Amino acid sequence: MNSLQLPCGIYDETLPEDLRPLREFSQASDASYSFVYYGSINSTNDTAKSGDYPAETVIIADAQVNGRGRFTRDWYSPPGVNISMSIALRPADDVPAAALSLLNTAASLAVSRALRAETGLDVWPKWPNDVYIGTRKTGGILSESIILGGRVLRLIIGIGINVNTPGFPAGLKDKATSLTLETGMTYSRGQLIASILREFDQCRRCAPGHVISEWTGMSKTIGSYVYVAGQCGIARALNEDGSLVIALENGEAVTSSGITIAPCH
Ligand code: BT5
Repeated sequence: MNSLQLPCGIYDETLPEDLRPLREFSQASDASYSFVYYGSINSTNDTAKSGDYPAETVIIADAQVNGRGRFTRDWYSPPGVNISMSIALRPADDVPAAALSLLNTAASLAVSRALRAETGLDVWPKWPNDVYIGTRKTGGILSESIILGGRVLRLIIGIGINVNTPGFPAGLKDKATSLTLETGMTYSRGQLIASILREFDQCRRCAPGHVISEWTGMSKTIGSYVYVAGQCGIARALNEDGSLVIALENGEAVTSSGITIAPCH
């Protein structure tokens, strides 16, 4: 599908007021990102994948018409209130598959860190790609890659966050939340994006063990009951490749990516 609006830079006068802190951020001496802004677009991940953007370009949309989750699920992205962004990266030639999973983990850790710092809320990363406050989802990560002949040409980290969202449609009302619904305050999306990118820069350069252990410390997935292949177990650890180590009730330990998180008893 076509983009609904032409892209513009962050100095364009159509950039919403609350995204303008990105101008200062992009001029900071250690800034490595460049930004492309759309008023309304189908999906920032689709645009990032189809355009030939230089490494470290961040595509931001005020609204997405066809925002996506995993398995082509819909992602609710109304105008003016949510963060919808995709970070386009060009990993080194020899990047192993496990490193891609680790970037997904680093992104959910970075978002959790940034939202905690900016709001004081107990934001936590939920396996495999969600960001939660309490028992409700406030954000999601969609990492996608373009691989050709075994080489990872491009990696796209899509991040969606409910920031100033005043409410949700019927299907999401009981499971989604936003920062503003949690605190009653209004947040600058530009300031939050700058904070997330700063944290992401740190997290993706950390030793894998550090990313895993900090994620594990924050995530309520670890220690929760899960179903794997019809059996009940407890999630004990996260591996670098994104799979979970599960201690089954029969004493066996298994590694799996195909689990359902649910109370077993
Ligand atoms: C995700 O998928 O959680 C990843 C979402 C990634 C969205 C970003 S926005 C920028 C970039 N461009 C895109 O097109 N996508 C990325 P998943 O785990 O499959 O969760 C999807 C499910 O979350 C849906 O089926 C709904 O149940 C629920 N959901 C949809 N919109 C939501 C929202 N705004 N807040 C909370 N939950 C939502």
